Amino acid sequence: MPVPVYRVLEEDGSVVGEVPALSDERLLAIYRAMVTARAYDEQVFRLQRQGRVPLHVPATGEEAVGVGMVAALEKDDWLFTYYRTSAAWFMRGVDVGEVLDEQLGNKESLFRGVDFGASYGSKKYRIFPHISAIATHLPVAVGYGMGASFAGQKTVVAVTFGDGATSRGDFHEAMNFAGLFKAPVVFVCQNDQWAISVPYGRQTAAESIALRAAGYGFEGMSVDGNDVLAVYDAVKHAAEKARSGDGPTLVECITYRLGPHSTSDDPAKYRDPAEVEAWAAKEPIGRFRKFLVSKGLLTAERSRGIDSEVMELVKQRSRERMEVGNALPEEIFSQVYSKVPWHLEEELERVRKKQEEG
Ligand SMILES: Cc1ncc(C[n+]2csc(CCOP(=O)(O)OP(=O)(O)O)c2C)c(N)n1
Repeated sequence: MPVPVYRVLEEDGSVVGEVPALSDERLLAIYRAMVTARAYDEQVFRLQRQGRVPLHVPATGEEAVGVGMVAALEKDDWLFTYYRTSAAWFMRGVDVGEVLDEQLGNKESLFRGVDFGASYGSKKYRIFPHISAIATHLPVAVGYGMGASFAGQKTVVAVTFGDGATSRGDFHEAMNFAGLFKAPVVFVCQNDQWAISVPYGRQTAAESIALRAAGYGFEGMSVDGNDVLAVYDAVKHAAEKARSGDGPTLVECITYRLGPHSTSDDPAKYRDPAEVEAWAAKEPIGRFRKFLVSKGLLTAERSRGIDSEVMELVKQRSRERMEVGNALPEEIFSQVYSKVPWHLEEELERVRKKQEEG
């Protein structure tokens, strides 16, 4: 059964659907958040290659998912994002410096360098602190949503995850509970076609991820995940439903991971460069820029200006945050057990020795 893919903007930026009613200011904020996410990726990639951060998980080409999603939510709604939805954090208003603290493993960071800097969370911005264990945050997101609705709150929970995550039990358990309890949850699948080296077609026999929602008794929809306005529309519809007590929705955003899985990966070993090239032509920022230019909200010159302002800010923040100083390696061992077990004591000893050796 072919699943229609919802789209507002064509790949060349022309309008094929109904443009959502967003102010000019809001449209430009959406653009800036996507540019910030792209600049952040570029900069952290450089920092990783300089040996200043241990690992980076870039989201280049996938910026429209997180940005469109957050633009469609209220600021009190909770985000249960994962490592490749950094764009959502910037749309929520998080400063680049705060995310850099996690990447650098700074002493002022939440995770203190545990989880290699790929994680982020903030109570202030209502972003659940995920870890990189795939799909483990999905049942937690549903539980949070159920709790909020039991308490009579109007909070919506949006949870993001990759296509690979849908092959884990947590996804199915979360979907089942959400459907049964009509939890106010928007499941946003960032289907970027690859789970490290495993392509979508080797992940599942299901033609679409959106179709799976029917098996749990709720609506699923497929949208062009490189079209920020389509993502916005779909999440807005899903969030309104959730807020009025009509339960969850699964929004499958079809996008593409243009970069490597992480800085430890070489995608040239498992995928055809022609495939990457074809998707690069559909990437979300250029498409949205063309739309804004056609609306008279942006010129080529102003867009170059935004690019350089944003990159300058990202570089300034990395200079500032590199001054803060790293968390102590001991903290990795002190945050789980009240009494550190012997095998971790031994590891800690080895870390201390290494530090002494310089
Ligand atoms: C439970 C678990 N199993 C395996 C891994 C190793 N791993 C890290 S990322 C990844 C692929 C995830 O793919 P997907 O869910 O599609 O998200 P993407 O990375 O493409 O955004 C895997 C298998 C993990 N982090 N957690």
